[in-house]
Amino acid sequence: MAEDLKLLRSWSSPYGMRVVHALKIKAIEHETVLEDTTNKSASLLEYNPVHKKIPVLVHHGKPICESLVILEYIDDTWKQRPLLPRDPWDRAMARFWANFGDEKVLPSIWSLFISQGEEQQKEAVASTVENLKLVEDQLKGKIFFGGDTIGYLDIAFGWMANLISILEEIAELTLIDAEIFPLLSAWINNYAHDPTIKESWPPRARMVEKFKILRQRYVSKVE
Ligand SMILES: N[C@@H](CCC(=O)N[C@@H](CS)C(=O)NCC(=O)O)C(=O)O
Repeated sequence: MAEDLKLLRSWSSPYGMRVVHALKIKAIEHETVLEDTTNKSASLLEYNPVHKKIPVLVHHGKPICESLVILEYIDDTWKQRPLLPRDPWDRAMARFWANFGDEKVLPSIWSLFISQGEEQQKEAVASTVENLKLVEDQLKGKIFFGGDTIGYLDIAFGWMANLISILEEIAELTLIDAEIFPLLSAWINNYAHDPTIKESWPPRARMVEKFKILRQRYVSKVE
């Protein structure tokens, strides 16, 4: 039976994509409500009055905000195909690295993407490489961060499998060099092309267009 479940997200949001992937992996039916984050709906403001951001998952009328919190809610509510590991230490580590992704990896990649001038770019490359090496280490002896199959941390890092190559194309740089990051490079390929995941990526050309505009906006702000 279809759940009373709706997901407010935008077509392009990597955070929204996390929720899509978790729901797909667990084969949970839901309604999608596409939001325009430049013109937020009354429901979004009502469901997420604190941050006013997507994604929001609404289950039986009750909203859950913040993508990583939503992933845990999904895992706690629908027990099939668990996403978080069972062992408490492994669970804690998965949460730790997911936070590291949002707090360190994503901001460093973004700074590199919008960096200007040689000096700024050099600094941004150094911190990005340092962060990515730590992420690469988490894949030692594994195909996915979750082991043999996609888990919570894979979904949390899922944005890398899509967004990095888009940013690389726009900024004309290489972030994931297969010689420096062999495990991460293989993971990107495995995650991006996973049969359950691959159909749900946003259209690439539209993403390139969107992120080109975003980059231009940041660059012209600091000029
Ligand atoms: N930490 C949040 C981040 C969500 C987020 O930044 N969403 C963006 C879209 S990608 C948004 O709603 N932006 C609208 C705004 O900032 O006003 C999460 O993990 O859900």
